[in-house]
Amino acid sequence: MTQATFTPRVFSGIKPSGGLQLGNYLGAIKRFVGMQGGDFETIYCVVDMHAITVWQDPAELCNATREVAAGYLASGIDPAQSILFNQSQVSAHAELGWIFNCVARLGWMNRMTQFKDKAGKNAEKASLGLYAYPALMAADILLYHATHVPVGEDQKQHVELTRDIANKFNHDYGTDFFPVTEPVIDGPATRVMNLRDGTKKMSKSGESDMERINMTDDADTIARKFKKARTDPAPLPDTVAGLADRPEARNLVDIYAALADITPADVIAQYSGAGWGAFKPALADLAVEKLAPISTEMARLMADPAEIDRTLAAGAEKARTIAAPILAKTYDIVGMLRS
Ligand code: AQP
Repeated sequence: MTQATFTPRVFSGIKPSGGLQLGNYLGAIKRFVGMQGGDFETIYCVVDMHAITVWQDPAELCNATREVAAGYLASGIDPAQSILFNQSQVSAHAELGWIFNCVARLGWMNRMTQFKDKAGKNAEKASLGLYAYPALMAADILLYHATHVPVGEDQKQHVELTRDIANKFNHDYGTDFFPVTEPVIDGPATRVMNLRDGTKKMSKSGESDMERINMTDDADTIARKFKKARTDPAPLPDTVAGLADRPEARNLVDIYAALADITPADVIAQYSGAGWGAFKPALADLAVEKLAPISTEMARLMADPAEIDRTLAAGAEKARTIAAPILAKTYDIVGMLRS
């Protein structure tokens, strides 16, 4: 069967499971902004239904949903150019998610490393939602026939599962209805690491606040966190290859490169031989220069929550117009009787 042609369309999302951290910005939002207004239609989502796969205080969830929306807007997502909304306002996500729960195989879900990492030794106590969430993520993407999904490295396996679900659905029902979506994982900061342990990813929900840079941190906090960031005693090497086996050093160089829109090789060319006493303050200054305007704008937007709510409602309306016919056609393909 020849593959149908699909409108070039980007979908991606961020969970409001806490405040945004630098990895969300460099690995996701900054790249989302870069794809806006180009060759793709762009749809960006605050995936609140994913957030509740682990316990969220209801009032904090509302606030975090608005804060992630404010983070998108303050970073340059323009609701006139992109569709911006929160997932739970478009019920078709949950409906297609159920269909995909019936397409995905247990064996596939058992291989998801993020579930193993998040559930840890206490998997018996984890929610069924945490286990099933990659099938809902496939629904988020395929509900819009998205052809491309920009994500950080940690989400690669889930986008591969989305491809498996699309292929199995198409095969089982003898159709080419769903696209086989491409992950877009590029740039120097696809995996920003924890500042206290360069082998772990930076996360919103990491144990200590000192492990991460929050988008709302002030200049002094950013400087203190980089100053205390774990490093080895050696100075910066002469080549990027010299960063191999130095995960903390590699991480700080990658963060600098991503913030400055240059390559890690450019950073090394500039700072080769420098000690941490020189590099860390330069990195902190750069981070403050780039993040302060965003956090100031986020604070301004958060002062008017009703306006954020209106923006998300308008985005949800637009999202529903794309999602509804795709869900209806899926129901027809599956054989769901509708009168
Ligand atoms: N450290 C990171 N480096 C690069 N990209 C990252 N992303 C997250 N952390 C990093 C990317 O941000 C997007 C949104 O992720 P998410 O919030 O939906 O889920 P997550 O990956 O589980 O993020 P967190 O911060 O680690 O949340 P918690 O702690 O609540 O689980 C994705 O594109 C992701 O790749």
